Amino acid sequence: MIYVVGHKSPDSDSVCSAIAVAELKKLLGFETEARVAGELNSETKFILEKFGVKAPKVLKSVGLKDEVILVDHSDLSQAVDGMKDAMIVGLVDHHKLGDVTTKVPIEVLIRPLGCCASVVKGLFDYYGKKISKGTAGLMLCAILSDTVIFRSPTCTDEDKRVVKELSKICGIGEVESLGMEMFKVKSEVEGKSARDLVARDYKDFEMGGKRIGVGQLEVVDLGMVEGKRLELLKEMERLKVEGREAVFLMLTDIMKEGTMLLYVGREGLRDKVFGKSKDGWYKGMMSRKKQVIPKLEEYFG
Ligand SMILES: [Mn+2]
Repeated sequence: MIYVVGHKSPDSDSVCSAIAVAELKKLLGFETEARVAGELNSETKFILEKFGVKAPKVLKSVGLKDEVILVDHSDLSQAVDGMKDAMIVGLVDHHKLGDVTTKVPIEVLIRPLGCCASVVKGLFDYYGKKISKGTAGLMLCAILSDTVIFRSPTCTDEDKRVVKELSKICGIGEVESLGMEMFKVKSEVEGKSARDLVARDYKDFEMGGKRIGVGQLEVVDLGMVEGKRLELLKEMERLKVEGREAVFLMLTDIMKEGTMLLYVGREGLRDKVFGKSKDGWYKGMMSRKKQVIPKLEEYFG
């Protein structure tokens, strides 16, 4: 049995791409199942429900004998526990290559697209296999999510083209309104604890021997989280004390297309890395991968 799994604090792309790759591998004659590296967020639950797809089981850890295909990440710090020792046999991703190594020859496809699901679509085409209606819907939603409905600077023409093709397969015409519906579910903050909110889309990164945490909350209106600022900072402080050099939280307003960047760490760090800003607001900052991580790596690496 080969497990297909995305990163911890799974986002919709991580879950949907795992399901899609598992489907492709099955069509190619492999015994494969999708797994998730943690609890699903509300957006992902919404997507799975919408297309009537069952949530994959949680994969808590892997061992020496487990065969795994990674999707949407290649950093051990974001992977299921024990991945260092597991038998990684495949990797499909759209991030920079991380620190995983393999013991056996591996099938890899990493492309700089806005979403891992777009890369997976290319694999289906490469093998000449048809995507099921439900899986096409999941992949379409993953792309809308990762590209912030085509607004993120990571979004490419290919992502848009793939969405068009997927929308024909799954029969969804109104992708923009589906995207907005998803983001309303995603940005629900009412009744959520600061711990839940910071963990919603959180990733750890190793840079120059230091661990840096960067979370992102996408909201349709920053006012929704304004009142929770202190609680969020307290939770970030808790994460920092656990052994991180700094912890950032991007509060991204998808309508105003910018980010309020909260952080705990050395004083003045944010301005040094990202430039001076009024109250931490950075106009045009939408993407952790393209606009935040490279600057942090330049500074700490
Ligand atoms: Mn992704």
